[in-house]
Amino acid sequence: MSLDEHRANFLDAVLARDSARARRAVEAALDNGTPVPDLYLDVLAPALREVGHKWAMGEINVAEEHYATAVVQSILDGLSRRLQRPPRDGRLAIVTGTPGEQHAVGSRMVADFLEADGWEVMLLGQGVPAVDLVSLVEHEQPDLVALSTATASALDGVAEVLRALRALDPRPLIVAGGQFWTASTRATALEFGADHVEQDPRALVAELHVRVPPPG
Ligand code: B12
Repeated sequence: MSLDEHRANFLDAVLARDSARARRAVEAALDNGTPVPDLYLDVLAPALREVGHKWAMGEINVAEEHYATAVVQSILDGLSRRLQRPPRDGRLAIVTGTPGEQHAVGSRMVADFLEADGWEVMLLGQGVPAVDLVSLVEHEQPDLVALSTATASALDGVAEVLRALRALDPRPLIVAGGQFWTASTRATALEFGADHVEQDPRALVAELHVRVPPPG
């Protein structure tokens, strides 16, 4: 069965509000040899995007969207345990939404990809106030702060947090990601203070091998 078929089966089950069938669709993909990272990026993420589209079109309501998100989060809990977990290599990342950001699944996926590459990760999930994030960064001195932004609803907070992080000394690498940053908006993130803008967690891991190589 192809990845597209696994995705269609998963989405169909979630929309039918059948979490057991949704889990079986994921198990079937695993049994078929689908790597866990592909399940994250090619099955679960696009399924949630489709859920969002259906919500925006008025085809499903907020309760159904919350249900779909909860099913995905619970499946991620199981899948993350199957991800390769190499020994920690000394690199520390803080991964979080930008202030006001309530979308947390993207950050969670990014955190899992980093951990699977040897990073120690502090995942905050939804956005926290800029002042609190800055305080944490000052205490922990991470190599990387990876920020996720899905909507423009809190752009002021995005600007505030990027500017504050940029001013720190020592200063972590600051990467902005998430679906808000498109080809036409990514320049704004760089202007506010991000060092790099990336959408794909796999590409982030590869880029970090160049910018923050594992020691040794
Ligand atoms: C679930 C959901 C919610 C939930 C979130 C619950 C939770 N705990 O996460 C709740 C109900 C809170 C919510 C609220 C809102 N939502 Co909403 N939501 C969604 C939905 C359906 C799924 C989000 C998701 O998890 N997607 C799957 C993840 C894996 O995708 P992702 O976040 O893009 O992450 C991927 C990449 O972007 C990347 N990535 C993400 N972050 C980072 C960071 C780095 C550093 C890197 C490298 C990569 C990276 O990696 C991930 C894997 O590929 C989306 C639909 C969609 N298109 O995604 C709408 C969607 C994002 N929401 C939308 C809207 C409008 C809202 C609200 C404004 C609605 C409202 N009127 O209140 C609020 C805003 C709240 C806020 N201030 O944040 C719109 C945004 C439109 C826009 N362009 O602004 C969307 C697109 C729905 C739609 N089609 O209209 N939402």
